[in-house]
Amino acid sequence: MKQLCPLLMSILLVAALLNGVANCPAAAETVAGATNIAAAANGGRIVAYSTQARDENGQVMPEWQVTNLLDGKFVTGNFIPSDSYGWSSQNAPSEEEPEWMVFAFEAELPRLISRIVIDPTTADPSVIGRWVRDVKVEVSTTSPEGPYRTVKRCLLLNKALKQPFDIPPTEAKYVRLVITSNHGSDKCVEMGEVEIYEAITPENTLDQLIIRLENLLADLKQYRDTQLYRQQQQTLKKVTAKPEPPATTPQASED
Ligand SMILES: [Ca+2]
Repeated sequence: MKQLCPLLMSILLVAALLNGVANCPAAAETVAGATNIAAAANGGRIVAYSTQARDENGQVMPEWQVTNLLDGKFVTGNFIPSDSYGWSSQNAPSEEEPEWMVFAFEAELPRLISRIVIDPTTADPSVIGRWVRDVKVEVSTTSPEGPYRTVKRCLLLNKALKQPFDIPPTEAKYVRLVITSNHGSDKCVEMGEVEIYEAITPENTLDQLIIRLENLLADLKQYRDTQLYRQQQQTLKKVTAKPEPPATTPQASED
């Protein structure tokens, strides 16, 4: 029943949305738009960052460079883009020495943002613990150096999933992601792609309904994937748990 509640709430939300849109044709609420404004293809770019992984000769490795975060290329299943493994830092992050990068949008104009999507998936397997875990989302309307204001703290699953995080519509000229942990590695932190979406006011109610339903569908998929992930983690725990010690001392074996 506990697990059904969010689903039930989602269904009720759909009903409420349908009802709300039908009854309120002039509604001017904002929703997350469908265009990723951080994508390089849409004019997004990274204007500053902490580190990028370097090889033994001190050279930046293009397949791990920071711009891979907005190139629209993803590691999915067994497919790894040959020139884009994701981004890897040079060091493991901490609260004291976080890794970070600053995103700007087309023409470095301020935008009203409302959703960040992070895909932690890189060419390295999740099991080695390098994928991103704790991320602070900060915004500035002034300069890449700040001042910055924190608008969201994100906790990412160690799972090959696009993970969305919604924020109240917020004006941002620069968005800084401050990464303070990974999933256990002492080498570096990695992630595959970062997407940022604007808060938009749909031009008509049908657009509004479609976009909200699309967002709801994305949230439901995320909910399903999170549940699956938790179930897998619980199964793993059971399988790897040490067996209970026997109630009586067993007889010594001859061999
Ligand atoms: Ca990428």
